[in-house]
Amino acid sequence: MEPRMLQLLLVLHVLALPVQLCEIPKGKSPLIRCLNTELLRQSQDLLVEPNPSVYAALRLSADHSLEKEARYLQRLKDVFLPSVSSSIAVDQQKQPSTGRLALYLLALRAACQDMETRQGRKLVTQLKGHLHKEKTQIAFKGKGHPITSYYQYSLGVLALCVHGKKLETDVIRQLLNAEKHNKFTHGGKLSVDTEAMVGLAFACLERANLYEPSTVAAIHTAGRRVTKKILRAQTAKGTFGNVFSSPLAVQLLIATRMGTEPECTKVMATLLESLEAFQNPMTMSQLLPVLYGKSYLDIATMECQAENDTLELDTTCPGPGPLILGPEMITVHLDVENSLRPEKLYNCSIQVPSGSSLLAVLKTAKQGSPGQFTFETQDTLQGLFLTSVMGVKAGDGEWKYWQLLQAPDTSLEKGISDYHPRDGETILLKFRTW
Ligand code: B12
Repeated sequence: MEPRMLQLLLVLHVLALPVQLCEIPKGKSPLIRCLNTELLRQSQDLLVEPNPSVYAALRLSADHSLEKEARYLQRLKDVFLPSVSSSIAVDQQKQPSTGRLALYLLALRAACQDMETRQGRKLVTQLKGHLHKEKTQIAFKGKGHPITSYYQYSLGVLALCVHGKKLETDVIRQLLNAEKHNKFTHGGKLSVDTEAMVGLAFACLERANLYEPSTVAAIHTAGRRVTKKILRAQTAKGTFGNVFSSPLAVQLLIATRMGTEPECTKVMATLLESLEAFQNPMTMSQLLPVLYGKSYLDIATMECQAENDTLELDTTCPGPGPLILGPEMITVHLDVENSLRPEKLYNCSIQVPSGSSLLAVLKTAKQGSPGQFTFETQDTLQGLFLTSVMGVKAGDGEWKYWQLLQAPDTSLEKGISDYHPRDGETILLKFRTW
């Protein structure tokens, strides 16, 4: 063979090799194994409701504890199957939301469960039904808002797609339309998390081989636009959006192989430096796949064979350790306002032991002024969500919420249980639309 021909073949061969974007620098595997172990440890706590996102993350890892994973899967089934199998009329209230059901379906695929059973088909039909209702809500009076959120909507699309199911064209069309009109926001800013989830859904749909060429072309164009929006959202520190939206953004880059090596190197370095910020199981579960070079799209091809059953809970890991409350007291100022009226609802200064969470501050305020300061929370997969303050809460379909800020205008990146205010800090609770 001619040398030039040989050279050409070599170049073509290199181009055809699967290039892994956003690879982890060598020598970091002990740290990654620690995060993996920590997530496994948290999954074993029987007092915490099982989370399908945690299960999917454990399955996407390269190291497993197969017996513990199997027990966790059983706990998930115990939670999800009764609500899925009961009659809709009786159990309308307890039906899992679009996003939870979608995560459960992703978890089942990550366990290589047979879906061609009565139960499996029912789950798929139920998720399709949720998406149909979400789509109808978006079109309702031109409000352009799904029942839950575009994040959950795209998670639903992704889960069905990962199972190889065909979606209603109108469901896809509404997502394309929302992307075109930049509908994905969080606290008034671009929601990189939502963009990334939508991008993953588009990437899956594009590969599915189930849709008309014109639909596939529209998905392709929208998918590229989504990735470009995310790349443009890279900060000087390297994160896409904030540190907690970066894992999903990187999942998208891994799945689509878009983005450049420097963009990836920067974000991975920052994520590895910020591992301590990932203590919440939901945020950990979005990061772990990335540390193993995986995205939710990889769930579609999982075979659950010859897996490495070597993950042990007794691995010793460096870490921040349990947060110890200090003997000294700190003062945190609390301002409560309804930006929709606008009115100031409450303000006071609270003394708490140093190291206390914002939740502890709110509890102390409630105890210190019985009847005056009130708040309510709701447990979610992400943790405790602040639903109501001073009796003000969002009604169904109102898309309002209590935003947590460090006064005057820095939106907190953690929830009430995970955020620990410093001495002298002013926390602003602001009721607003989202
Ligand atoms: C949609 C969304 C919202 C919506 C939720 C309303 C709705 N009906 O969907 C709104 C805009 C209200 C919202 C608010 C907040 N959010 Co938000 N949100 C999301 C998003 C994009 C998707 C959540 C979701 O649907 N998950 C899937 C479903 C199946 O799980 P789920 O548990 O059932 O979902 C519920 C909870 O996630 C809850 N929720 C939403 N955000 C938050 C944040 C916290 C801390 C908690 C405990 C619960 C919670 O609302 C969901 C619907 O009921 C995630 C992105 C992500 N990567 O996960 C960010 C995300 C979870 N939010 C985040 C934050 C920081 C907040 C706020 C604290 C911001 C602020 N400074 O006020 C507030 C919560 C304040 C409060 N009152 O407690 C962070 C959490 C990071 C962390 N370390 O935990 C994320 C990861 C975004 C980010 N990259 O920063 N959020």
